[in-house]
Amino acid sequence: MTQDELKDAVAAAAIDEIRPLLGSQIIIGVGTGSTANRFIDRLAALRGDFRGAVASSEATAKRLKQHGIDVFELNEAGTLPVYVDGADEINDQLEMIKGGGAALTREKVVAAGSQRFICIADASKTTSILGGFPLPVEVIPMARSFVARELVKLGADPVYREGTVTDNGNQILDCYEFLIDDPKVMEARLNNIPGVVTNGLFALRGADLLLLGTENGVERKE
Ligand code: ABF
Repeated sequence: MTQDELKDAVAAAAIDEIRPLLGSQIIIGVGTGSTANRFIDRLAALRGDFRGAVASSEATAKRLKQHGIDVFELNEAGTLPVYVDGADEINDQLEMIKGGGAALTREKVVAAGSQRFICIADASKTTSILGGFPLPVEVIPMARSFVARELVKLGADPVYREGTVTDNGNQILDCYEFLIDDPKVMEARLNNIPGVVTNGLFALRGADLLLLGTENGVERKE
């Protein structure tokens, strides 16, 4: 199977997973990226079965609206029953690196505001140690150089993602050469650097369920 077919398979599996949760008052959280986009496209067929969605990015909000799905602000939606999103890397503990698409801050907020986080990913995203994928860190623009120096002290090789402005008006530093032994500890440590808005480690609140696309079908891990 191609990577696109694996992404399709996990998107379909996520639809099966959330279908029993839907109802006229239900608002779900929807993530960002090419795997999440396949989920959104399949969600369109169910749009009469739930109230709407909270989007983790402007791009996702636009795609949802194009399908006729109502988009709500998290502020008006309350706690969401479920959030479905992809990942850049995921380990056996269902801790992730996210943010390759620069949507990490809203993704982390919507994930935190949801009772259940379903990660959809193809098998290329699994790893035993997070950090092979460069860890994104969103920073307010005036703090970028300071934060970069702090990241070097922690052992990372941060690179400014030129030309990228997040949905929140901020900038991204991608941390290369940064294998992460203890994701929860590192997530908290990075959060403590002044000027950091969010880091792309999703360990303190990891996924509750991984739907993993493999050659042998979709595997469930929780
Ligand atoms: C979002 O989309 C991000 O957190 C992650 O960076 C990316 C994964 O994209 P794709 O599904 O296109 O690989 O989930």
